[in-house]
Amino acid sequence: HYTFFPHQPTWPSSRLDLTYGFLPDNQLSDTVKAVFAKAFARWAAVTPLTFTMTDSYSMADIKIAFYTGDHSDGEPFDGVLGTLAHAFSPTDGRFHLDGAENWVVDDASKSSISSAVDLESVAVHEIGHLLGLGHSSYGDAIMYPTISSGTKKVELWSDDIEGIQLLY
Ligand code: TQI
Ligand code: ZN
Ligand code: ZN
Repeated sequence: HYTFFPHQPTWPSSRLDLTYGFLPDNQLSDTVKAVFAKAFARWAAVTPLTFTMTDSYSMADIKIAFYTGDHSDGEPFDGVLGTLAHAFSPTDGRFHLDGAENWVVDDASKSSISSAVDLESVAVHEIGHLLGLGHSSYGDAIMYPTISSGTKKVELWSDDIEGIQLLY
């Protein structure tokens, strides 16, 4: 079953059209940016929320950045595997990914690297947190707290949809 953060924070109804931006220093390719766009679209499809990319990182509601190790928010990344990414509850908007991971942008099952992590799967999960979902006890749910390495899991499950539709 889905959960929320304590006190059930959400983006307010006056702010359903959200923008997202990428840390310019990361210089992400269009292919990588497209993976995030797909992940946002999955949540937009089941809520009144919209997500639009902006070139103004400082103005973006959701700020996406790859960092390695300590990046000054009290939650340092830990190298390959372990913590993959973290996102803060509404309306913080920070979405950080561990730059040390072997991120896969197409088919993680085809990767020969045993530590391959599917970027879209992690993005869909973290966006759930950014919107106010905690973890689910249903193994099929996107918000379930573990994923097998080399797996792609990007489809929202009925439990994810019920949870997010209670919030929005
Ligand atoms: N990062 C944890 C996560 O996103 C960070 C975390 C732990 C967290 N407890 C939280 C974030 C409570 C918000 C609220 O769950 S992680 C997975 C999964 C991680 C794990 O790097 O361990 C995914 C990130 F589910 F696959 F294990 C993304 Cl998809
Ligand atoms: Zn961080
Ligand atoms: Zn999580």
